[in-house]
Formats: sequence, C-alpha cells, structure tokens
Amino acid sequence: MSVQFKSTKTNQKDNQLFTQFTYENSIVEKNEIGTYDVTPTSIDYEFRTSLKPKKTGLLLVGLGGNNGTTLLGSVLTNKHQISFENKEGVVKPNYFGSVTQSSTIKLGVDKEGNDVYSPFNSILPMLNPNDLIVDGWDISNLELDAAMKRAQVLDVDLQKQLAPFLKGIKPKPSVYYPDFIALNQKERANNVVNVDSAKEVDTNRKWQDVETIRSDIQNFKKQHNLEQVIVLWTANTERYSDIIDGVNDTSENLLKSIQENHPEVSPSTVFAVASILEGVPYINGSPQNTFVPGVIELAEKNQTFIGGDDFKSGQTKIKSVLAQFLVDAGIRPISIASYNHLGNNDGYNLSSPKQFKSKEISKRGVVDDIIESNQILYNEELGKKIDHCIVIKYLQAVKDSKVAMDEYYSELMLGGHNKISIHNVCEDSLLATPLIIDLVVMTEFLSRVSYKKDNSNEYHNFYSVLTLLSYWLKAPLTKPGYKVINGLNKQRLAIENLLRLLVGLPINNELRFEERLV
Ligand code: NAI
Ligand code: DG6
Repeated sequence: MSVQFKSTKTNQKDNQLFTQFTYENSIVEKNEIGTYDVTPTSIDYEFRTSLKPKKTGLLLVGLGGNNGTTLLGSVLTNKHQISFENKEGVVKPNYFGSVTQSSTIKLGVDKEGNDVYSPFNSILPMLNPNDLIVDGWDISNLELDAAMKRAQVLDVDLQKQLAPFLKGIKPKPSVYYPDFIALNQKERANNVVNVDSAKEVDTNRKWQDVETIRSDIQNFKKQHNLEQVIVLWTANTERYSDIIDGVNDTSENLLKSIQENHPEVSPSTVFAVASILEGVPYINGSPQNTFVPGVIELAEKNQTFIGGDDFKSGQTKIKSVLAQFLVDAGIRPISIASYNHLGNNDGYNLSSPKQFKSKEISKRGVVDDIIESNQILYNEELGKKIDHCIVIKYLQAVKDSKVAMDEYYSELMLGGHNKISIHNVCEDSLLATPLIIDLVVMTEFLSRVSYKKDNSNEYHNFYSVLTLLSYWLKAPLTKPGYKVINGLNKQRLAIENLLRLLVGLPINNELRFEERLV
C-alpha cells in the first residue's frame, strides 16, 4: 500500500524528510490555595527522518530458546514464503501479533466522513523483518533445528520445512554466571565462553567477557556488511542485582566493578555494557534489573539506545488495558489476582524463587500509574493501592501453552461489587516473538529520526532510554526522574502520533466534527 502525504509542513531532500511540528502541552502547578493552575505551552521543532531503512542485523542473547528459535523460524517462514499444514488446513506465512506488520493506523476520513486506515508500516519506510540478519548467543550448544524441536512451539510440518535452514547453525558461546539464573539451568550450560583451561566456569574474567561480546558484535557487523546491529536479551530471567553505592551506581564505578569481577555484575549487564561500548542499541526482554544506574549513565554518555524491561505479551498486556479501562470508567478495582502456570523452560527457570521475584516485580508494577491517575478512587480515606497478587507455577505438561487466570474485583456505586474473571491460554512464544519483531523494527526506525528546536542548528537523537518502546514492555524503563506510563492505549497513541507528525498530519483526535457539528 502506497500513501502520499500532501502536507505543507514537510519537505523532502536527499532521501530525508524534514517536518515542522509544534508540540503543544500544558504545565500544571498547584498554587497556594491548593488548586491547579494550568497553562498551555507550545514548542516548535523540526524533525528529520531518513527514509531508507538500514541493513540491520539482530543478535539475540538466548538464540536457542523458545523465543529465539521461534523468532528465527518466523523470519525464515515469511522470507521464504513457507506454507504448512496443520489439522485446520493450510497456514500461510504471516506476522500476526506484530503491530508494525499486522496493524493499521487511521489516516483520516473520506469525503463521506468515514475513517480510512492504512497499514502501520505504510506511513513511513520501515525495516522489513524478512530482511533481518539473525544470529546470537546461547549457553546451550544445540543446533537450531534441534533447539526448535526442543522448544515445541511451531507446528511439526513447519518444523520439518524449517529444519534444513537451521541445521548446522550453533549459537555463539555465551557468558554464564551460574548465580544469576536458576540452578536447574546448569545442565543446559555447555556453550560457555567464560571457562578456564579445565573447562570450569570462571566468573573472574568479566572484563574479558565484555571484550569477547564486543568482538562478536564487530565480527557480525563486518561479516554481513551491516549498517545497524541491535542486541536483544531473550535469555533466561536473572535474579535482581543489588544496587550498591560505589559498585554499579555510576558508569565509572560499574566499569571498575566489571574489571574487578564484582559478584553483582550479571551476564545481562555485561551484554548491555558491551553493546553500549559498541554503540549498538540493547533491548532487555526479561524482567531483571540489567539497567542498573551505571548502565543508564553509560548509555547516556555514549548516546546509545537502551530499552526494557520484559516483553508484555499476554496477561500483563490485558491488565494494562483492563485496569486502565476500569479506573477510567470510574470503577474502583480493589484486588487483582493473577495466576499462571506454564511448562516451558522459562517456567522451569521461574520456579526458582529469586528469578520468580524478578518476574513478580515486573508483573506487579503495571497498575501503579493507573492508581495514581485517579484520586477520587484512590486516596487517604479509601486507600491508595490495589491488592495485587502474582502467582506463577511450573506445570511441565502444558509446555509453551501458558495458562493465565485473572480475577479483577472492583467496587461499584453505593457498595456494589463487580468481578471479572479471565481464562487466557497464551501460546507464549507465538505471542512474544512478534513483540521482538516490533521492538527491532521500531528501534531501527527511531535511530533514523532526529530533531532540533526551531531556532537551533543542531539535530539530536531521541534520549537514550527509548520509552517509545514501552507498548511492548511490561515494566518500561524511564528516563531517571520520570514516572512510568503503563496504560497500553496511551503507549500506542504516542507511537501513532509520532508517525503522524513526521508525515505532517495532525496528531490523532476523535472529535469527528464532520458528523457531530451541523
Ligand atoms: P527459554 O528458556 O526457552 O530461552 C532462554 C534461552 O536463554 C535458553 O536457550 C537458555 O539456554 C539461554 N540462556 C540462559 N542464560 C543465557 C546467557 N547468559 N547467555 C545466552 N543464553 C542464555 O525462554 P523463552 O521462553 O525464550 O523466554 C526468554 C525470556 O523472555 C525469559 O526471560 C522470559 O521470562 C522472557 N519473556 C518471555 C515471554 C514469552 O511470552 N515467551 C514474555 C515475556 C518475557
Ligand atoms: C510466567 O508468567 C512466564 C512469563 O515469562 C510470561 O510468560 C511472560 O512474562 C509474559 O507475561 P504476560 O504477563 O505478559 O503474559
């Protein structure tokens, strides 16, 4: 689908689009008598968008896992247009579940006043995931055809067709510090880079580990002649690292701690630091606090993109819509019980308490800003929190078909109550993989956008922490000092409006005056 935007706010030169945009907002201040003063504000910007997607390579940490093999499998399926048969008939390749590949954006209204939509990726040129070059690391050395089989995610007919493409490909050896993931993962760890001459795991060579990962990134870039590399963690959930003054609180202290092999430096932080030092974006698809303050500062200093944490795929995605809907409807959720059981290797790892804790924190935080947005429902008198409980159980039999059960218990008018119960079977990796595609497509796209204030000459990139990726993440990392936005619709609106403003369209409103005014 090709769309021509005829806006007076844009002009195109040398494959670059320049757009004038006035950012309007309002500043709210509480005055001495306790009421709000609200003042509209506006700032003029010029945005510059490169219209040519870069040749991009994706390095997955955890390539041999369920998400890793499903990602590579889905790219190959689409690239080679592989159809396959399941018991319902022939399935043609698609990227359902991906916002960038399978959703639409409203362009405007036709002459009759009816909405007209176009594919998300038709607004501006975006990376085609079929063109991605994919590689990565895993602590398990299984060849990827066997790893795909181990994952038990894709239909068997598709697996058979994909196997020839995956046979012979082994993930790069990775960094393994046993203390960070569950003990039950130990038998998987036969492809480890940090081993001594007796092949024993050695956690006292952390700077060397950073350098190995850096050189892996450099070689990958060179080998495929890439303009852009993105590193994404989809390996096991790690335990939290302790945040310690003098250890990981600043970039300088963190680099020193890596050199001194401090035990609180995790493999994921090693990957993040290596990526930042190589100037490549790093995205964290798991819940652990990879982005200790020292990593964020390092990314800021190196002006490199980071984004996280934890893919928002099923239960939490629904929560970030449903809790927002209830509170925006003036209904007062008082408890949310979220239970799930799953039988894949992720669930096995999460059956260990410290790793579960990381996931619990990430799943629990998703309603915090929604509560804060409504002081009529949540206040000193009624209470300022929702009773929110998270349970995850490992049940081997259900494999990747995670079952999520949720109960939302809310207070209605004059003492009434409302209970919503949800039973959701999440095909875990088939839900998570399209999010990886979106995170990568959007990161590459955002790396092509820069801006300047109207009266300045210098263009800047977006701030290092890419909060525009929040839509796909359970516990969005923010710029230090800023509060997180969890509501899914708000997160999507931000992305949609960015695309609209870049092509010179007004930001979205649903005023529909064509219909509503006489
Ligand atoms: P998985 O357990 O199937 O795959 C993880 C892979 O990482 C394994 O192959 C393992 O050997 C490897 N690994 C562990 N430590 C490593 C290291 N230091 N370096 C390189 N590889 C390492 O898990 P799955 O289902 O693919 O999930 C991956 C991550 O994504 C988990 O942390 C999970 O919590 C997170 N996630 C998954 C979602 C989903 O729906 N599948 C949604 C949200 C988050
Ligand atoms: C158990 O909750 C396993 C997790 O890895 C989830 O599958 C994953 O975090 C997705 O969670 P959610 O809440 O978005 O469905």
